[in-house]
Amino acid sequence: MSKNMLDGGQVIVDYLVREKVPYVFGLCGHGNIGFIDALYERSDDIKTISVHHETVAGFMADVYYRVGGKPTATFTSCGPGSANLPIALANSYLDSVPFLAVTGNVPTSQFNRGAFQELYRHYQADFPSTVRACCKRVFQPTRGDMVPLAIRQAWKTMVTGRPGPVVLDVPFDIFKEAAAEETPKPEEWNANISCRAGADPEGVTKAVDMLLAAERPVILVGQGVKYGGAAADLLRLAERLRIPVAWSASGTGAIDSHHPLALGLIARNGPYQANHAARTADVLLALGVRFDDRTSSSWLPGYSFTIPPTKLIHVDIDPDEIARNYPVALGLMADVRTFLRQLLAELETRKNLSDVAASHAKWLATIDGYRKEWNAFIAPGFVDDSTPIHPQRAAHEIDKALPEDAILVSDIGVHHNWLIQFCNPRRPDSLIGSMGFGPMGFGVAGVLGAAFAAPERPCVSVCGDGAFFMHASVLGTAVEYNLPVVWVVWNNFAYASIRGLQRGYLGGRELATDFRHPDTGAPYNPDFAAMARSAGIDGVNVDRAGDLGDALRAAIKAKRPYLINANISADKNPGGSGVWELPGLGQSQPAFGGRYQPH
Ligand SMILES: Cc1ncc(C[n+]2csc(CCOP(=O)(O)OP(=O)(O)O)c2C)c(N)n1
Ligand SMILES: [Mg+2]
Repeated sequence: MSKNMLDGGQVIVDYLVREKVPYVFGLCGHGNIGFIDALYERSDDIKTISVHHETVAGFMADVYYRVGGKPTATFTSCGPGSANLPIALANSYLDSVPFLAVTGNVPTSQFNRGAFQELYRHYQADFPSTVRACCKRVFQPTRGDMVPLAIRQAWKTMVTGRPGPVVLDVPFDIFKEAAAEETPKPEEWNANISCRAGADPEGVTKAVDMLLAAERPVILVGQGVKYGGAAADLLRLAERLRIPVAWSASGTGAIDSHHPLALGLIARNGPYQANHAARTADVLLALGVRFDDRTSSSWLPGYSFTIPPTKLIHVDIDPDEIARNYPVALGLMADVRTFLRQLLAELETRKNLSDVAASHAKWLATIDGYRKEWNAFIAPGFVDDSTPIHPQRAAHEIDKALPEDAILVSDIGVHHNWLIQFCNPRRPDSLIGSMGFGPMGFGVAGVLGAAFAAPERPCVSVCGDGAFFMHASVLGTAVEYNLPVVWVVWNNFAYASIRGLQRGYLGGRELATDFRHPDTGAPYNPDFAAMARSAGIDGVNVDRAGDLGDALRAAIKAKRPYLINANISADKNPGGSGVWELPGLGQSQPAFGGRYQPH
């Protein structure tokens, strides 16, 4: 190799440095030591974070982006090392979060020989088939000189259009093979591309006409508003016309939940005022949001939505999401922020906007009535003092104890349902959760990524006992990198969300959903607080609702890794005003209100 040539690994690392990627998260193996060697050379420019499970690396990269707004990269070895990654890839893919996964593979000279850790029975070096359904695109350069093209295209694919994770699968020898004298420059290939496409101008006019004519308008926002940086423009529109704003679970925090126009969560377990306003709305403006089953009460009309007769305006960067589940009165492919600015500009050309805004007073007052009814219904849960702790009380105590700039990363399970219902986030990244793929461990591990992205902010994970045990290796990573994260283990001695389904839909035929000691039959779990202490982390147990808030405040104040093992009741499910159907097993009943049937 000539003196001026960079090898494949060096080109990738240099490109990451040029893209100002501060961290890579990953785990070694024989398949990626060539890449780690390239990282070694550039240790001053990019920090390598070594974890104890590849999925953890993926979740960290995911949450790093959700907090910091910048994609990072992961590195994993060939075979099993990278086969631990698809869960994290799929999670990011379905939630439209970009990260670059650099996966090792067997040497090109050994393709199809069945070398150690090669997936070869259907096709040589076939890791790309393993991840095809889980990421936006896979690149597999098989010569050194293919690497520059692959890395710049991989990065561009990842960040443009609807973002998502991309895999760069690199055979062993290519990391060390001569690739190029120079690395592609982001300022030539990526930095000058804008995907902030506006909507068809006629569509904007029509959207304004529809909104101005509406008597009972509702805006529904998803994460497109958050990640698209459209929260300020959303607020401007809502306040200009006085339209209430509801959110999907992924859109939580797009508007400050304390704002008078903040309506709440639309979901199977969403509050009455949100579901009832949305299902009785005459015009629904949906921005950067997916109509999945949990947002839409399994698409059963009259619970979350009644479309039609509600006229749906659906705006999304990805036209595949428009009219996937509901017919649209108006579907517009656009970047949400650009669309909102178009809409606001068009509004300013119209007359009597103040009259339109004032005319919504009656609608807002009606919604306030719904809110009061709902608040009376949920009031007892906030003061319940029982042990194990009532989950609603737990969510409430956690919410109250979090400073305004805290980042709460939820895991997957019944605790997530309680949190999205009873936390009141103020900022777009106050409450982070996985809504598409929903893998256990997302919050347990993701909180480490949050701590790297926002070292000055309190980073807290609320996670199930099942998920924490699944990914307890994070304790070591927090110690090794001195990350002051707090885990609140929502310990209900069960895979409680699933046991709840057995109780709700299968007549209580419970199997394989709780943890018991074989001798006594009593609820069993390891002592998580002691486990944390064995790792060198503060660990405490909390049994009483009244102690939970103080424990969390103390943990945040400690500015060290911390674990709170909270004993929380599994016998309650968060009731809402929507429903969820498991086809063949029936549908749940709303805990409050009924089905709306338009006349
Ligand atoms: C990796 C993975 N395995 C299985 C599931 C299915 N699942 C969803 S929630 C859940 C129970 C989680 O238990 P726990 O972490 O204790 O949370 P809880 O529901 O009790 O709050 C399971 C098994 C999943 N989402 N992800
Ligand atoms: Mg549990």
